[in-house]
Amino acid sequence: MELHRGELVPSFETPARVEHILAAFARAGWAVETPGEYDDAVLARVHDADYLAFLRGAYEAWQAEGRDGYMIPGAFPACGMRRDRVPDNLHARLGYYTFDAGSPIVAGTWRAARAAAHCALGAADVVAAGARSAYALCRPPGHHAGRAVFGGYCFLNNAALAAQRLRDAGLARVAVLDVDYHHGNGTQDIFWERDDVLVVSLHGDPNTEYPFYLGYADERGAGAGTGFNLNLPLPRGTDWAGYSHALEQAFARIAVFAPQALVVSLGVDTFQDDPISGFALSTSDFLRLGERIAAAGLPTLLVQEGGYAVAEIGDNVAGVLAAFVA
Ligand code: Q9C
Ligand code: ZN
Repeated sequence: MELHRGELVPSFETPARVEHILAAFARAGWAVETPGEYDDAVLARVHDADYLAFLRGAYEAWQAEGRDGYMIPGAFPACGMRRDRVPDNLHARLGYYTFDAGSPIVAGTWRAARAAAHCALGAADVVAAGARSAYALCRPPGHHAGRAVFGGYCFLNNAALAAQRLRDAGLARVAVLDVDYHHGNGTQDIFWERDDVLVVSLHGDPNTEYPFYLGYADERGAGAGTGFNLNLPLPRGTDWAGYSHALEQAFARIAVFAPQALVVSLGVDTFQDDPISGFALSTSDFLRLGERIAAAGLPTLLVQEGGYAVAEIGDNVAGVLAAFVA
């Protein structure tokens, strides 16, 4: 369940999403591998240690207080309040480490988030070893998770972990292209001051779309990272004509950066029938999207993010990947 516009409703980010993606891969005859396990130390390459410790122990602490069900925050350190100390109170800690009330922590959250991160890391290792491309079927998604904050169904930033993994494997420059409907605020946060990872995001204009408080065109990075963050916000109703125009701007910037690899935060919630989003891409547009990404000619790691039109998610994801399977 999630708190959505003031009501507790079934979560849009459901296990069935994975089943539909796997079914589409089976229809296409594509093999799927299970990733290996990684030490938690690798998670600290992009996340703060205190944040990881909180996530790891949050639900046990909740149960130790005699509670069960969903951990949903009710208080946040907003404008004018203290962020320089983390309170002892568990509810306060919960609010400290998140930015919305729509991403409950449940008994399996840490295990699932960790497994999703392992999927992305495993796929990064495949690309680092020389593969043309790999796809990580991550659930829960990751791009809203910042260095020390969760939200938007995201707890560990799978794409950021993968990009960092490629850097740690010796690739000098890695580009992240985020095509999820929502701005990848977590990925932007993590690489904000860095010039070795370019972050480019196409998304619904945050003036009207979640996550609202980040993702505007004037956010360009800071310090050494100035100019290495590019936001391309687009209005509700954007179709392939408008989308593909912005995509060309994205690839023009990526070409100047000349990365050794590309990480794609692949949300398919840009689909016309997505229940929580406002773009108008069709299933055949996802074929075009995949072709354009593949045409960049870069070693490419695609990481699953959002996409909530469950019946169509398999065909939409497989459509993007088709260009890489030829
Ligand atoms: N229930 C991704 O696509 N919904 N996340 C906000 C609160 C959050 C989407 C309303 C949508 C997050 C990865
Ligand atoms: Zn999304």
